[in-house]
Amino acid sequence: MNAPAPALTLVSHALCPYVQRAAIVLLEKGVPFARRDVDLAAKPDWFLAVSPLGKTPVLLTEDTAVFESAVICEYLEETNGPPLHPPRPLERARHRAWMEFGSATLATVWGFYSAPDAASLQARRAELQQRFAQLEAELDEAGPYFSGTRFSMVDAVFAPVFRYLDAFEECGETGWLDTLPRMQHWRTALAARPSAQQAVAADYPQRLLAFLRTRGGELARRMEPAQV
Ligand SMILES: N[C@@H](CCC(=O)N[C@@H](CS)C(=O)NCC(=O)O)C(=O)O
Repeated sequence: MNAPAPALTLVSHALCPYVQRAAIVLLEKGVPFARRDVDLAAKPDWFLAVSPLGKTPVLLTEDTAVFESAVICEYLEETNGPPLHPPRPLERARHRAWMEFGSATLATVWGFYSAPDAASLQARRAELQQRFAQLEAELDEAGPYFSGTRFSMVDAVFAPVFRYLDAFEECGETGWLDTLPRMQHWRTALAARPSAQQAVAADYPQRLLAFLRTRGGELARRMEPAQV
């Protein structure tokens, strides 16, 4: 007998880091889900009908469409075990705050790869380095995750951030975490986490590099010509 179709559909884009965090939470909780990719350059009507801001991800349930990745993650946390947030309210508040920091970091990542010239690339890089130094001070000493041995929602948020560093390094922008040993440890642990690996398709690194190439800014200019 065939397995029943999953009750949840994650409306996705192959490169979206916010989709990845929702997918990681679903995978960590062992919740079956289907994916439906959308072309964000030509948004179809069915997508605009379920996504008031025209953004991925959206989680389609049997009753409603939930948009905004943090809200999707909180809904999944309330409806499925095992818990990814810590039990104490104050600690939970701290985790939610660092998830928000993760979104701000993604905005800086966007600024970096979209920088139009060398000076702004340098400035965005400095901003990103500053955020990484702030995180280093916040990380559990022993690790390997944000707050120790238990994987949390903050880890789901930062796994996609570290993935960008892999691509930036391919473009010659290296040395991001050289003086940040806890961040290095965290990055390695997240790269090895099955949920983080399964949150993207096998060709994600090539697709991300191809996307960065199309941005047309300073980083794209520094990339090696595409192999044909
Ligand atoms: N705050 C949103 C951000 C989502 C977001 O920016 N998604 C991007 C793709 S990674 C998007 O859909 N962009 C399309 C657009 O803005 O038109 C969330 O956390 O879900």
